[in-house]
Amino acid sequence: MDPGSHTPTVTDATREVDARPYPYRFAPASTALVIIDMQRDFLEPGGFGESLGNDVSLLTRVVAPVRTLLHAARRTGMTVVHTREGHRPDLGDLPASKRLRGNPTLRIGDEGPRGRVLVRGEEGHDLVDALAPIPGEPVLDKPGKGAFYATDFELLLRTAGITHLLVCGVTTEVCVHTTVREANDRGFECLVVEDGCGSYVPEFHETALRMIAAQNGIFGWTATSAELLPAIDPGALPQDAAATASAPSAARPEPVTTEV
Ligand code: TIU
Repeated sequence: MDPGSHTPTVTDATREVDARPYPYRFAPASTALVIIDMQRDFLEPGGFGESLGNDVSLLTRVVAPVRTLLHAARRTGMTVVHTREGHRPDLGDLPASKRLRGNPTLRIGDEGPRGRVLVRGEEGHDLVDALAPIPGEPVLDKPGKGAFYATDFELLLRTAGITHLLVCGVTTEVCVHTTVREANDRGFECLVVEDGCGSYVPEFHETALRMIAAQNGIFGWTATSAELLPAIDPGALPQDAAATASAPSAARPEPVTTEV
């Protein structure tokens, strides 16, 4: 469906998602869809992710569910924020610890097949075409793993009256987790989209999701994109959700309940 074909319908009515560990409620007007680092450098061959020794094809399955939610958010006028991890061309915001750690084939700032790795303005640093932002959607450039560190993310959210975050992106246990932990400590209510996130290490993905919902929602909630879609857009077509639910990464993590 053309994402621009509907008149925005954001209201304050509370929506409910059958989430883990228990139902998640949000009002669309005070909720943002946050899409973390869906950049070529992480998702496509020749970039930073591959230089770290990772199989980037493990992340491409995330694009379709995120695209479904992004279009639903656009149809209904929900706030959308995209983030990108990267650095200034002079690398003045790149700590030596981040540049030098490990033994990658390409380091941040080096010239690679998609331009200079994780450097702002380079081809590899930008978002994948399928999730390209449209005018009015902020793109937040961040030098760290978390979206709050050394950025104006919190100011943007507070100014817009946002209290709830629907979080997608890559990778689940690195930038998604760091951002959700930062958001949780700042009082934001976060729901992480299970098949809307991905990791180069599938077991880390599953465990990271379980960690969010463990201990009665220690960092927030998780739900599949199919569970979330009708809460964002009650008019969404059933086949949109069905297509998403059948994606291979839509497996639900087992809820973990612990006595604390
Ligand atoms: N390496 C890895 O798993 N992730 C990152 O370096 N950045 C993000 O997660 N965006």
